[in-house]
Amino acid sequence: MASDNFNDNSIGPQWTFTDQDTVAGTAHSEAGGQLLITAGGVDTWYDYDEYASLYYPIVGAFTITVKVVSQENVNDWTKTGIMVRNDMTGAGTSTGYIFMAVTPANNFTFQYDNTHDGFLDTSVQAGSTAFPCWLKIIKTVNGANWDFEGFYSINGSDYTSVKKWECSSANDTQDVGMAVISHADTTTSDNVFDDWSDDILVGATGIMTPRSNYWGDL
Ligand SMILES: [Ca+2]
Ligand SMILES: [Ca+2]
Ligand SMILES: [Ca+2]
Repeated sequence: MASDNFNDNSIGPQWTFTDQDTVAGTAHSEAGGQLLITAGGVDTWYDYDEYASLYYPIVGAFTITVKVVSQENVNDWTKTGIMVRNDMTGAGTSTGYIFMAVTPANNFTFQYDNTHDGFLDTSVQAGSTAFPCWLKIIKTVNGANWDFEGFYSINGSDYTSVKKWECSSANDTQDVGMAVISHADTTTSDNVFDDWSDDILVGATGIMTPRSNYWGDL
């Protein structure tokens, strides 16, 4: 298991930031023991795929959790959460695409690209928005495909499953990260994260990632 508590005021070398929202003001920073992502964008839905993400690649199965401390409400559908896809820089093209997010007015949502065209098209919503909250995605092998299950928690210990989806377009190695879309185009939203962790599931898949000394900020 590797984790990042964002406590040393410096973005660790494992992370890469990508700005896919095409608007001014997109940014990220680590300060005050937390991670801030500011992003705009019209949407991540059907013909739109605009977001910013701080991410890294993971080989094989995993469990990812992160705490969402706060979300600036600039639209009912501002989305803040964990994004997974084959290539985080491939907006509108990259498949194997899942987004487990919290929204200001549409609660927790597990969204995925059921048509495998690089755009999210299916949303399953659950719970009731609260902050802080915790989000989780578990990726497990399912024959030749991968299963993805999204969860939310409002206390950091009890998680509720929102949806489990079998995905035929997910690579063994995928990019996984925190992601934000303001859903207000050029109006950006400030979103604060903390306590990211990954747990690489080593076992029947035979796929695992070398992890030793991977993190500089624990
Ligand atoms: Ca750091
Ligand atoms: Ca922290
Ligand atoms: Ca789609």
